[in-house]
Amino acid sequence: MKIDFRFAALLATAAVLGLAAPGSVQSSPRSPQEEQGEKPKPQRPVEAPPRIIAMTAKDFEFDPPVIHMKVGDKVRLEVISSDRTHGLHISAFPDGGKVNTAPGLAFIFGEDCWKLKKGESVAVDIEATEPGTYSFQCCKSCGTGHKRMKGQIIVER
Ligand SMILES: [Cu+2]
Repeated sequence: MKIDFRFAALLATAAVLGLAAPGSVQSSPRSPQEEQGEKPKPQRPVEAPPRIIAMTAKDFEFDPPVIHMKVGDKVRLEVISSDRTHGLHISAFPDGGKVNTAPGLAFIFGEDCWKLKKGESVAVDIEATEPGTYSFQCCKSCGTGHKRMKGQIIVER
C-alpha cells in the first residue's frame, strides 16, 4: 500500500509539473527506473576529457608541435587548419618501441588519418596510458613542406 501511495504521489507531482511546464515533461521522457526514484547509472562510455588543447595546422607545421601529457591524462585536441587541407596521424605506439609493444595512447573514435579541412575544427580525444614519445604528422599530401610537418606527444609518469 505504501508503494501505491508513493507512486500516486509521484503521478500527482508529474501532473502538476505537466501543468506548470508541459513542454519540459513531454520533451524529456523518463525511463521507468527514473520514475521509481532509482538513480540511473551513467551509461556514457567516456567522460568528456578535462583538458582542451587548441592546435593549428598550417604551412607546414603543427602549433604547438609538442604536447606534454602524464600517464592517465585525457586531452582533447581541437585541431584546425588555417590554410588548406591537412591530415593528422598520431602514432599510438611510442617511438623506438619494441615489436609487440602495447599501444600507449588510446583514441576515442580513433582514425588513422583525421582529415583537417580548412576552417573546420576536428576534435581528437586522447588518453595516455604508457609513458613515451608518440609522433604525429600530416597524412594528407599538402605541398612542398608536407614531409616535415610533424610533432610529438610526450607522455611522462
Ligand atoms: Cu601534409
